Amino acid sequence: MPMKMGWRWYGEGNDPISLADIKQIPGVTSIVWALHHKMPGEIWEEEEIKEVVDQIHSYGFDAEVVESVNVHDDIKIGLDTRDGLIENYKTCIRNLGKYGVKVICYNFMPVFDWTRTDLFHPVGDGSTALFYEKDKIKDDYKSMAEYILNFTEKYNMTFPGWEPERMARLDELFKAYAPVTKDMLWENLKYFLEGVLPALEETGIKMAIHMDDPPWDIFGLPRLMVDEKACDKLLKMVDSPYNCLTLCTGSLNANPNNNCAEIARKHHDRIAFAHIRNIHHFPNGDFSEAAHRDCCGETGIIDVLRALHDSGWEGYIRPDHGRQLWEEGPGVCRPGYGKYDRALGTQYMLGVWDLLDKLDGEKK
Ligand SMILES: [Mn+2]
Repeated sequence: MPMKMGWRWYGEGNDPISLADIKQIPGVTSIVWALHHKMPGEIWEEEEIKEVVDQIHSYGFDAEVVESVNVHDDIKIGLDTRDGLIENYKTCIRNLGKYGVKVICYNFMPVFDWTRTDLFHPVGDGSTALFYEKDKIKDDYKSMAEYILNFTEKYNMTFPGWEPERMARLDELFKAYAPVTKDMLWENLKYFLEGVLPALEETGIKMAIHMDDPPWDIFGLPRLMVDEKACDKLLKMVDSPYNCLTLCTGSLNANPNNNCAEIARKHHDRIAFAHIRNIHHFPNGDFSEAAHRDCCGETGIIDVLRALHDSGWEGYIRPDHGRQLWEEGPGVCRPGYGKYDRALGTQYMLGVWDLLDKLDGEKK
């Protein structure tokens, strides 16, 4: 089946894993990339895009998925400056379209991107994984930001969504978001999507919104992409084939009530991109990221893959965060984006997929 297996790559000099390394993982055909030095709102210039796309093509990969072109806070808040910023976003879309990009993954989370309390939490077998301790995420957004930023500084590593420039303005950002209710945030998302739609129709690029991670309000900030209902609403709100989802199973299933396979079955034609990640839940509400193997967590990885496969799905898929294995300690590896566990996850997914293909073939 023409599902396309991807791998997130942070770019030359910014990712300890090289394209040559990735080339050795069987089945990976798509590099999921971004210009990581760009701040939200900045224009991605053609020559900068061409440079990375050429690197990716030189190894025989496609460069059709970008993750992410981040959306400026002013757009999410709904300030007057948003129209100019939406124009810039459209310029990015048009520039990316010239170099064969087909999908842009983005998110619409206020202030914080993904949120965790421990980036190297022991799993119990000697490996470590990203961990969320519910009691630590209460009112004190500063201590979490400090933890992440200390890490960033110590290991000279930047995380998308956690740009030190933005984090330095945390109080200011919280103040700006204070009047933004959940309904207003939905309205602002609609305004943004309708604004960029002409550029999507021109270029054929699909905007694929990432699920909120974790899928609930944090620090009093509203979050939208939290469950099946939200997916329904988003797709209906701007009913265009270019308005799509990034089905991130790990983000959604941080709430164990979310059934990712059901969402996959229902919306397969509007899922442009899938992030496959497994979650292990603890009774007190904490959760740990887990190996991709179905039984290592409760996300239902096989069910999700089967739902996509059975629908004849032709989107892009990638292993999402993996655990840190062997020598992959802090400073050696980008948390969640080590080499080994994602390679294992890739093979697991392809194993399931190949078997489903074979069983289908035998039916015919
Ligand atoms: Mn994800």
